[in-house]
Parts: sequence; structure tokens; C-alpha cells
Amino acid sequence: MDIFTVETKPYLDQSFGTSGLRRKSDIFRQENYLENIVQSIFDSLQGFEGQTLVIGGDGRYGNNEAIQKIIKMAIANQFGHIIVGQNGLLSTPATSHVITLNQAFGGIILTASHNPAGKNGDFGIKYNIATGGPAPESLTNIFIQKMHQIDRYWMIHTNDIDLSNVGEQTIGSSIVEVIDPVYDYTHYMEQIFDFNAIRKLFQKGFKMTYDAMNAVTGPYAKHIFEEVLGAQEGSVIRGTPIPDFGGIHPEPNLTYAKELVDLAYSPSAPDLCAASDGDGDRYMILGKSFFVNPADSLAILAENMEKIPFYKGRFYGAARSMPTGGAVDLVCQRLKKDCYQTPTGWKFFGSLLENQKISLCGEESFGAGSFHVMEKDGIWAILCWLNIMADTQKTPEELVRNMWKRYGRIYNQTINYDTDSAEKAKHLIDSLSAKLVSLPQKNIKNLTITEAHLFDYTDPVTKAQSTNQGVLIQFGPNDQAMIRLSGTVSSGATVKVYLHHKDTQTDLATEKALATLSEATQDILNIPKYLGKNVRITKT
Ligand code: G16
Repeated sequence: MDIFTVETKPYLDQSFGTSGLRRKSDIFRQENYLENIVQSIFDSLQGFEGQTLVIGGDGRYGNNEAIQKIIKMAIANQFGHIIVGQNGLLSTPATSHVITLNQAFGGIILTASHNPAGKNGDFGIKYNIATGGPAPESLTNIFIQKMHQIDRYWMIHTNDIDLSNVGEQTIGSSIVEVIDPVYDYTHYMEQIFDFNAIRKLFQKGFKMTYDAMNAVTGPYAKHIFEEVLGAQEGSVIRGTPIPDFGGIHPEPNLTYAKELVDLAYSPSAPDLCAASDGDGDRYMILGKSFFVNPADSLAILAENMEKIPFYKGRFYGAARSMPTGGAVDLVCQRLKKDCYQTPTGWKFFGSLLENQKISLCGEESFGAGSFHVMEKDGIWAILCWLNIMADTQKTPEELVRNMWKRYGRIYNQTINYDTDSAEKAKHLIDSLSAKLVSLPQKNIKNLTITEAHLFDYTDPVTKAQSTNQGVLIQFGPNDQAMIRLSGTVSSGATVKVYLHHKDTQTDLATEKALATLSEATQDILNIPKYLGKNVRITKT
């Protein structure tokens, strides 16, 4: 087998964000751009010769070409066994599962998650370690160093590998194994959930619509929901993965899954509407004319987790990212379990999950997961809801309203300000950070600021420190605002403002409940001053 060395030069824009490296597809198509990243990852790892590497991808534009290059580089770098999904498809949570199932050294996932795909869309890459979880910051910092110094990579000469059939091929001294992306994952879900109870629910006429958003989860959802659990044929919509996701923004929320939201609020609404994102790690839940906020969803999962067979006697505690509303904290308090607040990014949950500090974690960005895989998992979260509904015979609205009655309601909203100028966005955050010390005790719009600080985090297990993870402003016990820069945009910047307000009244419209807090936060941030008038604003 011919291994050749290619000389290359570093790209200094390469860095790892909240979840890997995401850029416009065109940027990834530059000469050696992807190769530099992959070789830098390999150069940062030790002891992988002869070991297994898993390669997953959400099927977006550029996926197959990238997979071919990575297989050839992995063989040249001496990986012994490469596992890849048929036709290059493997959702992010399924990749995480395949890594641990096969005791792989790690995995490379090709995805820009919920970001749009296609020639003018985004592409991305991330590395997951042997636990199945995203590489920790200590490792991604080394990737970045290597990417900025790289001067060569290794590749083998061979024809493109056939990924259309399941089976093994020997190439040089390595084995390339093409697997059915859905099979192992389905089997695992069968071990976690009470599939018989969910089947009975569907037999009784329960109706569900699942929107796969033309992305990777279509084949998983059709098989699991329709073929295995008996949901009516046609329950899965937009179920065939398309390389540009049909031109849509594959992010399951009130803005981008509008057709599904309209269906949920129509007279013909099914009992449950659900959706996942591009790579299958996010999810959204809607009952009939009822949207379940991700923070409330996390709390419902915590409260009912032990009803799911796999978690009986195994609810150790929960965690949420700081910008996520604290409903789950209230559930944990009642259950006398620990509840942790982490920075944004799934990698921060890893040590807590691995060390049984928590069983469940989630984020406002529509992600939830458990120790079953070290990634957030959209289909799993929807199966949790189905299992809980089958067990309690309650609708999403009944479950959530009962919870509000018991604990009070925390109203949540995320406001996203998209700007073309990363510089202006950074300036906004910097000037806010500089003002922080003078904020406490100020009265704004009938609210008094009681505390304002940067959110720094020390991992309770590894003691690793992460500083500057957002700005937190507390207005007494019931109101909080958090501000941070998104780490997943491929160009420009998005300033995210997260509002939380706790109230004993549970029937207010979200906008109304958050109006005072929202005005007070606007006063402090003065967004137009820093970002100008050309910002695009969306609310989720
Ligand atoms: C990624 C991370 C999530 C995180 C999200 C935040 O999600 O995996 O843990 O909550 O980014 O996004 P942003 O920085 O834009 O607020 P994903 O689904 O894009 O991989």
C-alpha cells in the first residue's frame, strides 16, 4: 500500500468552537483545508495504531468526499479498523454509540448540526473520544496548536471506497467496515425503553408527526417509530436525507420548524409533534396547541425518568447549561438529587455523566441526553416522551401544566441577534463585561440588579477551569438574564440573550411574563448602539 506525504501550509482561521469546527462549505473545499484538520487531530492523539476509528456524517453536501479523504488518511496514519455508516450516514448520537459499542479509539463526525447545508451552506467536523463524547477543551486546544503549525499530512493511493453496501473490505493492513447506521441504535433503544407500552399507545390510535427536516434522522425515525413501534405510515415527514436538506434550516424550534408548529396548532393536530435537527442530536416536542419549552421538557424527563426501564433506580441527578431555565433544579430539589449548572456545550456534561454524578442533562438549545451515550440525542428524547406518555396516559400539556402547578413556572426565552460583524458583537460583550462591577444595586424598569458577573466554571470532577462563559445578571430571586456569543455560527456572530422569569401565575403569555425583564436587559445592553440597525432578531 502506497502511503504518500503531502506538503501543506496552515490555515490560521482554523479553531474549535462550542462543537467542533464549522465553516462555509466553500471554505472547506480549499486545498488541504480538511486534510490539515484531520492530520492535526491524528497528530494530537497517541497510541491509536491498529485501533478502531468511527466516521459518522449527517449526509450534508461535501459529506461523502470528506469521508473518502478521512478513510484514506486514517489508513495512512495506521488505524487498523475504520467503521463508517452505509452511504456515509450516521447520526451524531448513533456515532457516539458505535464508538463505545466497538470500543473504538474515537470518532470523527462530519456535521454542522442545525446549520443549513449545501454549496452556500455550512460544513463541519468534530472529534469524539473513546467515551463517545466530544473531545474536551484540553484536547481541542492541542488540535488548534497543531493546525496552526502543520506542514504535511499522510494519505494512501487507492480508488474511492464503496460505501453503498454493508460489509468489510481490506485495504492495505486495515479493515474498512460499512455498517447499517440504524440497526445497532434501534437495538439499544429497545433495551432502554418499554417498547411494548409505546406500541400499545399507538395501537390505541395515538397519532404522531415527526419532522426529520430532510436530514439524517429520517431513516432512524421511519424504522423506529413506524416499522418497530407501529406509528401510522406517513407519521414521519421530510424523512429522506437530502445533501442540502432541501434548502431549509434544519433546526427544530418555533422559527425554523414552522410547518410542524402550524400543524400542532391546527384543528387536525396529532397527539404529538416532534422534530430533530441536521445531525439528530436536538429535538422539539409539541402537544396539541402546546409547545414544550426545552427547559420544561428537561424537568419533565427528570421527574419521570425512573418510569423508563433503563433508569429505574438510576436517577443520580441532573445538569443544565447556565442559559437553560431552572425548572429541572426545582425537580431535583424535591427528589433530593444534585443539580449542576455548566457552561454551554455538551462536552461539559461528560465528566458528570461518566462519574454517575448525573443521569440526565439538557440545554435550552433543544438538546437532552443521559449516560446512555455521551452526546445529546433527539430520537432518544422523543422516545422518553413517548414512554412517559404511555406510562402516565397524560398529554404533553397535562404533564407540563401539572408540573407548573407543583413548582411554579419559569418563563424562558432566547433572543438571537445575528450580525455580520463579529467585531461589533465582541465589542458589545467586552463593554458589558467592563460595566459589570457598577451594575449591582441599580434599579432599571422596576427591577433591581442584585448581582452581575462573568460565568466561570470549575468541573466538579476533573477540576478543569473554563472562564468567561457568558455574562450573568440577576435581578432578585425571580429574574435572570444571561448574555453570551454563540459558538456555532460559521461567519459573522450571534449575540444570545437568555431571559428567565419565575412566577406563580402559570397562564401568562411568555412575551408578557418576560416584558419587564426584557426591557431592563435591553436598557443595559443597548444593542443598537453596538450592533447597528442591521441585526436580524429571532426568538426561540
Ligand atoms: C452545540 C453544542 C451544544 C450547545 C450548542 C450551543 O450544539 O453541542 O451543547 O448548546 O452548540 O450553540 P450556540 O453556541 O450557537 O449557542 P449543536 O447541536 O450545534 O452541536
